[in-house]
Amino acid sequence: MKTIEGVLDARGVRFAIVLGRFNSLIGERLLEGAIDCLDRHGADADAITVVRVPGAFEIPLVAARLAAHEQYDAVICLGAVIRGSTPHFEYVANEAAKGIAHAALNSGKPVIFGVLTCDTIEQALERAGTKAGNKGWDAAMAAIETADVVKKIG
Ligand code: INI
Repeated sequence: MKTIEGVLDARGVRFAIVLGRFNSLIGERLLEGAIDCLDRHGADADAITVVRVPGAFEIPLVAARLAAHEQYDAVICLGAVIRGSTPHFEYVANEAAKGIAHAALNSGKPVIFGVLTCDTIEQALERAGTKAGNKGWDAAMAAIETADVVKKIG
């Protein structure tokens, strides 16, 4: 039996992070978590590029462009979509999820879904460095691991 698994070593891996500015109180905490994770797993600061966009709806386009670029091995998408009193949330969250998945499949590179989709600000805060951890950190871990899997598969 042959098993392929990614190792959690970010040395030599080039990352782009796309961050939606909307709900920036949450997003900036996710970004801190992601950068901390990359740093602690050996990524070089020069190998991390952060790109800010207005909101989660804009993430897929920019993530797709970055993923198509030879300069990056993995793209980490971060943001927070929080339900309001209208159906707007559904449109933004669905397009972000679908678009990020497309960017990954079209590029053949990891494009990681680190966008929170929450009913309340409290739920988002819990996932941005308080009692439910930091989903930015988790997204960065997924990027490190998947980048290595993709490299090994070739
Ligand atoms: N963008 C978010 O990232 N999170 C949200 O919660 C949100 N809500 O609820 O409106 C949101 N809207 C903006 C959207 O992403 C676009 O920036 C905007 O529609 C312009 O295209």
